[in-house]
Amino acid sequence: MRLDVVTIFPEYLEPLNVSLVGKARARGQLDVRVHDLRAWTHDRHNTVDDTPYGGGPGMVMKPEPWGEALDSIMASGEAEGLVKPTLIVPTPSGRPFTQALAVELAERPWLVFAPARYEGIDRRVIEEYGELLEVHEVSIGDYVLAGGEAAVLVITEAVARLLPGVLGNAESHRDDSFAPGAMADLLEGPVYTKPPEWRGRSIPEVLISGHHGRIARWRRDEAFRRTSENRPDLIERCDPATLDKHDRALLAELGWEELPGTGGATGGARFGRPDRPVEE
Ligand code: 6GU
Repeated sequence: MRLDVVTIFPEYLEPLNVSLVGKARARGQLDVRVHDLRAWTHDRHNTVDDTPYGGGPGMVMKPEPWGEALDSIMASGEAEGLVKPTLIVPTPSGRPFTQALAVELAERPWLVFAPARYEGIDRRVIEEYGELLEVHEVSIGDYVLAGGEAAVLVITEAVARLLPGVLGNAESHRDDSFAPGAMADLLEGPVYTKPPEWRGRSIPEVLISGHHGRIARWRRDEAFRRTSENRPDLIERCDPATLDKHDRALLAELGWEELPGTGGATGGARFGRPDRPVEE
């Protein structure tokens, strides 16, 4: 996979040289190219921003450097036999970045990232390339960062670990929280390793029982407990058709009740917790 990043802070992308992404690059599984947006400016001050039309605080990134940068990067990829990149524009006003989108992006041969600083990029850039390319404006969460570079690091790591051969163990993403599959839409429960006792704390007995069935059941229960506590929205959205009797009993114990006829993939019941005071 080829990955281009256009930024006014190329040093911000240094972490792409370390750890999983760095190793994938060293092995030739990822071809990462970081570009300085100011290379496509022509004035003495290498200006990339200007005041917003209509007034208001902050600055807006000018369209011309972005247009030249993206045209030049697209031409270089095409010269190397690539067809069209997928353009990712990290922005707090984008759609939420999810594991499903990471899986989709991991199938693309070429991604170009356009992280904005200031109040954003002139809208005409997104319109222009939206007519030529697949463009995704994505947010990594409900908070505001000073720029999209940290989001590029986040998205790159989420995508790179899905590339064939990047993770050591091919099994490693099957049980990921949010991965489609067996433990779909549940958070992972707690994990333990040696020593069996640390500072007077032991590990759950079931994990050394050798009963694979009981261990799987315990892990699933813990996943439900953690999801119920930390992400009740995931329980509300869960499809009751994927639950067995034990799951239903545990959810009832955690205060959830089945609501009839409110949807679900099969049009069946969903879960809600009645009479819960609003938590902060
Ligand atoms: Cl992608 N960019 C910025 N600047 N802030 C964010 C974000 C992105 N995602 C969440 N907050």
